[in-house]
Amino acid sequence: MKPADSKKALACAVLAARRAGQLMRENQGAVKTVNSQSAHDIKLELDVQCQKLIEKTLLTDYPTAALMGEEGLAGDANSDLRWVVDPIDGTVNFTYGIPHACVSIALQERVAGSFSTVVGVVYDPFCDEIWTAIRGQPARLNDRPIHVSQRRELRECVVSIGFAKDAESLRLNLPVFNDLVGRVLKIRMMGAAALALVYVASGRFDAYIESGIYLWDIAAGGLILQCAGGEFWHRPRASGPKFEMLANNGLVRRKIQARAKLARAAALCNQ
Ligand code: LIP
Repeated sequence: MKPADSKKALACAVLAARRAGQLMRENQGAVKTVNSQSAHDIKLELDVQCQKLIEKTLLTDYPTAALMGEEGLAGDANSDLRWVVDPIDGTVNFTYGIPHACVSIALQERVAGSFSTVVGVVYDPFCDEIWTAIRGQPARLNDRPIHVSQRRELRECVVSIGFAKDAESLRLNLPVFNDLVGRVLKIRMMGAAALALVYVASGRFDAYIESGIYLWDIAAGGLILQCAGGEFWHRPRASGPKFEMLANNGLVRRKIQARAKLARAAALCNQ
């Protein structure tokens, strides 16, 4: 994508994110309509309304693009341009009035048959913090360049761990949590994947581990992390459209993966 086109796409994504963020702020204290609820998840009517607002903004400027969102698909599915949208990331937090949730918007371009992210925006409307990135350029927070931390030792690291919505995620990561909690400075569990990714990008966290999350939770934050000098280690799970991820500052992945391997093996032995 030409730099001028990326810049135009970024401006459009920022506008869409700010509009959805304003709707979240306006409804922060309001009673929220729950469309569905499961053991570890809630779906709000506001998730749908925010996505509609984002769709309207993005597809007005990009009428031939595709859009893949947590609340459904829109636009032209055959397009080589694809918006990937999580209208409210951290919906359970937002439902319970915990002001730690965001809007996540990524633009992907299909080259040689596979999509890669070229523009990313993550907006926290409660702290009014907006993270942005264009592939090949430095990542920014409120328009200032950001960089990952330089911490190398686990004992000085703050590591975020997420337990998504399924039993597989708990099975995979509870042993890792139990092992790391005594080895790192602190573990944090905040409930919004996109914010955890940009917190690593900003050097607030040194690593973030989660399994069982979707592309819309991680596409924008992953690019922002890469553009801040970090490592967006992720791979699709064998079973379906979810991902396993170990986002980090580029210095601690091997140490964490070594601990994770031992912890999971020990857990299997104890079963
Ligand atoms: C959430 C993720 C979070 C995960 C939750 C949920 P949502 O996304 O951001 O990391 O632990 O289970 O998947 O559903 O709020 O968009």
